[in-house]
Amino acid sequence: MLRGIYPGSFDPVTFGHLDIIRRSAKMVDELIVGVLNNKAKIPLFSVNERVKMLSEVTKEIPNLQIVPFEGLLVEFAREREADIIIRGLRAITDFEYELQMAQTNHKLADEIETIFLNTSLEYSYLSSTTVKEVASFGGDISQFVPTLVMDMMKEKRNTKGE
Ligand code: COD
Repeated sequence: MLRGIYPGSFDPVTFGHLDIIRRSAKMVDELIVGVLNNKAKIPLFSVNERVKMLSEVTKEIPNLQIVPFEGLLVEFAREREADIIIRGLRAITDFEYELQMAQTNHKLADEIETIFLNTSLEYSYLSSTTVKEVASFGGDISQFVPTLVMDMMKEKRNTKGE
């Protein structure tokens, strides 16, 4: 029985994240998407909102759980008895950060391996940051995120009075 954790901020979840989730879910028996509740940063969406959007847009995947976490990723992975951490790699710019994180995590918990899935070609440019930027100027984000996320972003803009 192989259990994987795909951790991230998912602020918001994009089609790039969803592609990694779908592909990872086929590789493991159980996949946990770990949603970071980072108290040091103010995200656009609260952790509950991110868990809600992820749960909605992945509901067709049977072997998947969406779980918020705080603190160290390796502690969360140990609590959940995960065997592997899964990360997505887009470009060479991701590599340095990802390698450093994987090596640090391996030093902290050498029983847990990190594996990388390369981005699919059609999503290689896509990030939550660019989605937020396009949306903040009223641009069309329908190619980047599911309709539910688009609606939640519109609502966020309206409640912030932008
Ligand atoms: N195609 C493929 N993969 C993608 C795409 C795309 N278009 N977009 C994003 N991804 C991948 C990212 O490369 C990443 O692997 C994953 O999806 C999640 O991305 P984000 O941006 O939502 O999440 P991050 O990178 O901000 O997540 C960082 C963590 C929350 C994992 C990290 O900060 C963490 O573990 N924090 C806990 C504290 C800790 O343990 N720190 C020590 C580690 S050094």
